[in-house]
Amino acid sequence: MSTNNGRFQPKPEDKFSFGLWTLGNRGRDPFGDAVRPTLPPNDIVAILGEVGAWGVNLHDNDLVPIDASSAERDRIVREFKQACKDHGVVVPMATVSLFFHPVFRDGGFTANDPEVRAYALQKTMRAMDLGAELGAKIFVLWGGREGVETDACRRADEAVKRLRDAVNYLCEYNITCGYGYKFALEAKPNEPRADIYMPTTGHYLGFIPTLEHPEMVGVNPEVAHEQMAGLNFMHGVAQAWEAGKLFHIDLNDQMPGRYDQDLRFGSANPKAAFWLVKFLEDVGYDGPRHFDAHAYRTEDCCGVKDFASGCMRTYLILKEKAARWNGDREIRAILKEISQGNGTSALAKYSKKNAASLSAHSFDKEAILKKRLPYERLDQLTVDILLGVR
Ligand code: GLT
Ligand code: MN
Ligand code: MN
Repeated sequence: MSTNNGRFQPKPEDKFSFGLWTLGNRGRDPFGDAVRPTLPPNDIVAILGEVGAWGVNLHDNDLVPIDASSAERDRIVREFKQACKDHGVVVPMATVSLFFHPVFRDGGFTANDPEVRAYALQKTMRAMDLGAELGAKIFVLWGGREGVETDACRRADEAVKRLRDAVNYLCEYNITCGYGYKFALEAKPNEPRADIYMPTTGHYLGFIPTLEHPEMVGVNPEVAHEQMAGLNFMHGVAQAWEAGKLFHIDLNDQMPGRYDQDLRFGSANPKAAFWLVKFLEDVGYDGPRHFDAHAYRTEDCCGVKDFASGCMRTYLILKEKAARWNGDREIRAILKEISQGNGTSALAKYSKKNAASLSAHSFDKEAILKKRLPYERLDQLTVDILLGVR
């Protein structure tokens, strides 16, 4: 299977996107070298067009080498824009690599050396210029190196302050340049650092209100990263959504208790992926559905297409399953049953009067306990739908 077909054919309105680094992943790992040849960015764009993706995202250095001259940079950008146009692919999101170059060995925005912190800001501003030129409106910040192996190196609250200063600075730059970016902060508990500051989406949700322009900043939760921390990914996404902060999302998959696997979306925990897709579709999330994953190391270039097609196909299958779940008569009846009370008005909004009446209310706990909560049946109906027998 190298292309999707029929009812699971991706469409631009699905807003499926991939990072240049995802299809471009060459299968290198800490123990072994690349197994696939380097795919030039413009070829990746062509593949994305072929498999029916809508968007391509990039780090500055996925496209422009870190020490490129400005003439070289301009030529690369011109040709990349043309490739995007030729293949009908847009650039919804841009980001910056503050993790690859050895200069960031102690972090970027949180490094102890002020010169490194300044370089990290300069590099990010240039990455913002690049993204804006390509039409991106979302700017992701993933602080992979913002962490420690030993807490002897700095106080952790100092790191938080440095991170805040950096994001505040970049928000001002965004305003001055009129770029109209929304920043999406991406958490991860560890890897490549032993511990990364801002380990979960929840930590970022606590950090954002302390910024000077909180309205400009949201989160980019990634399935694998929250699962590495043992969390229910959909719950974090729901909290971000409810706070108006779900600016972007990184879809992939992950087995428990492992390094960051970045597996094809839905390939390890299809049930968790189902609840996630159902949530995104139910609430009407209309941002990009970005797959931050890569093909197995065993694959060649054809396999990379299978991988990309598979991510989108699984999303669309789960979307169809979610619609089936929502329309299922028995499920609807159970949902109605489990949300019914006995008509008590005890839960009225707070007022002195309502609180007085709640204080005086007497609850019939035996009667409440008689009410059935048929979650076993509800879950089995879900499993039946997922396994294709309902
Ligand atoms: C890197 C990381 C991802 C981030 C990317 C954005 S780069 O591949 O593993 O989770 O989203 O910087
Ligand atoms: Mn990611
Ligand atoms: Mn990851």
